[in-house]
Amino acid sequence: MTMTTATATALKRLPVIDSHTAGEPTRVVLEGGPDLGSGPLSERAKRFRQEHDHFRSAVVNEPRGSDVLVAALMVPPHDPDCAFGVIFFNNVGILGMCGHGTIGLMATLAHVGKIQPGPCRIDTPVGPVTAELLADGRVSVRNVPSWRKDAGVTVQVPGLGPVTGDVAWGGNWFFLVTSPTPALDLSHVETLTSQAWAVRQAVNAAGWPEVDHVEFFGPPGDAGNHSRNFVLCPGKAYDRSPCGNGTSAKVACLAADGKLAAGAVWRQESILGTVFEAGYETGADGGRIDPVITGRAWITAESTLIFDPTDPFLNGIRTAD
Ligand code: PYC
Repeated sequence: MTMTTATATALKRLPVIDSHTAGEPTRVVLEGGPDLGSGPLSERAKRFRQEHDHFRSAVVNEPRGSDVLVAALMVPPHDPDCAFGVIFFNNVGILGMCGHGTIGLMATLAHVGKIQPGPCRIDTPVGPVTAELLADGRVSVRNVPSWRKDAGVTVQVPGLGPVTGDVAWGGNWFFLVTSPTPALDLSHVETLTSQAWAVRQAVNAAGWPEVDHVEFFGPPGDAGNHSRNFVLCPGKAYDRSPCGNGTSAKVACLAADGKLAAGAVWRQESILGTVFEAGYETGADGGRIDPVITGRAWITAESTLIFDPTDPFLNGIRTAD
């Protein structure tokens, strides 16, 4: 770790800023992270995972974090058009991109006076995105190009039987299922989590090992929205927000089905009832679309993590994937 060392005690200190986006937390490490060298962020993310996984776990896992937390490590961008670079990570590894996290990052950058309302380009391990801080405090993220890879895939899920969904990319890989039962509400989180986990394992075993997020869709709680979702992330935590990348994948599927026109608005509700507005611009590349996700984040803490070398959980309590 290259964080600050306090002289007498040998404690290491790392300032972080926490926020939540539509209920889903993000912890931003603006400085003090490991030196990952130069080059494309995809290579630096690999180096982060291979050589500095203790830093990832120390920052995001218990006892300083929790399974729900996503963290954002600020790094110098590689793409010369980008003002910032970021590598997102969670309780079990690195995320290529993170929509709610990008909204949280923009709120954090505004909070510390590093950005003003307007657009800026941010480099990520899966390509640059454009995020815009709006005058009312919301943030719009034009995500990486997204697309549906396979439609109407049926897998046999132990305990559930056949489950049909789409495989789509929205910055991470998703399996999207329109699920009639159980209802997508907080009283069913345990059942939804075990079902989504079983679906993920079946999808991985059936030939889509890349899928690490499972998304269930049902009717919205508020008639002003189009749909409600439940998203299970790698590491088994469910997304409290409507999931920026999951909503990007959803919009790609809607576009592929001819159910959402370019420029139209899709209001995606989370299991908490919070909402992302989504739409898309037609991508330059064939069937790919450029999703735009809009939501809001709130700062919840400015704090300093402390790492005591005598702490048995100096590097966090690692969560099994
Ligand atoms: O908002 O894209 C997202 C996301 C991915 C994992 C958790 N949130």
